[in-house]
Amino acid sequence: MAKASSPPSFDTIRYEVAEAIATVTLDRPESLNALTVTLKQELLAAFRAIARDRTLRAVVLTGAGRAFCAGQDLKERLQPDAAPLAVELRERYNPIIRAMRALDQPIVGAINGVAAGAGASLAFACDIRLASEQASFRLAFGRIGLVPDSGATWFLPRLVGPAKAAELALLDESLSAVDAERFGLVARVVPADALAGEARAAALRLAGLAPRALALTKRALERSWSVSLDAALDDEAHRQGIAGATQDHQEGIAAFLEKRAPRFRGD
Ligand code: T3D
Repeated sequence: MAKASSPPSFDTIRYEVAEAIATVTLDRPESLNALTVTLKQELLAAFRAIARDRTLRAVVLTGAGRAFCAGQDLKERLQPDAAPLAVELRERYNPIIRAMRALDQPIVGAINGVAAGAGASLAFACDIRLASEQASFRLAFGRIGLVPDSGATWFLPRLVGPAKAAELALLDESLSAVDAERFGLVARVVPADALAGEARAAALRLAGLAPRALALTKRALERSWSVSLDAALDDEAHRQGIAGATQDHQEGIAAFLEKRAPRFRGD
């Protein structure tokens, strides 16, 4: 059985572990959880810690206070020692998005309020998005003369289709939670006071499933976006070969035949 490592401690995010679920809360509510260098470093460290900890089976990403995340901290951006934009993206933003997408554990985004700029990109990089009725999405880049980044131009057309993606990216329209559900950007909208519980329930459900199969499914879904059906069929066969060789597959069949809940161990 894998051993849990002690949770890291941070200043600008909260990192909590319970029942095999890591909950990461962006925690600068006075600035709508805008992304400072420290927050970005801590967020990357948190995802790297989760990747190393095989006792963790699912992740919840959310924001403290009334926002999910307002993107880059624009006050910090004006500081004379701020890194050039391209450097900031290559060295701080892109590694976070890559770490999220490379994570074996699924990430449930609990989008509690506005997700703007790179904050929207963080939401897009989650595997499952649940939104509070008070959530909204806004790219916000165009308004300050920037290009959508941190994966926004890649995720958005895939999630909502090219027409809506162009409208959101070029006109910088704000999308309400209800419209986000309508366009397939979020799986479900729930009352604000139910969001944390619903996200936890989804994460608990994921934590009870076979971790290797979940990780392989994440990769297959992502790869499907860029390959032909023919290649996807081959890819599924390859991944099924791996999943089928796990103890968890045997356990799943045994549990079904014995009419009991499976106990997946990640082997
Ligand atoms: O390194 C790089 O620069 C490259 C990477 C870029 C990635 C990006 O994310 S670029 C996009 C940056 N984000 C934005 O442009 C969004 C800016 N914020 C807003 O447009 C609005 O705040 C919201 C639409 C998100 C919410 O509006 P509202 O009316 O609900 O709240 P508010 O009153 O505007 O904000 C409340 C407080 O949060 C306020 O503080 P104050 O004045 O009361 O002390 C506001 O300044 C602060 N705040 C909100 N967003 C940011 C922020 N502070 C710093 N940076 C922010 N992004």
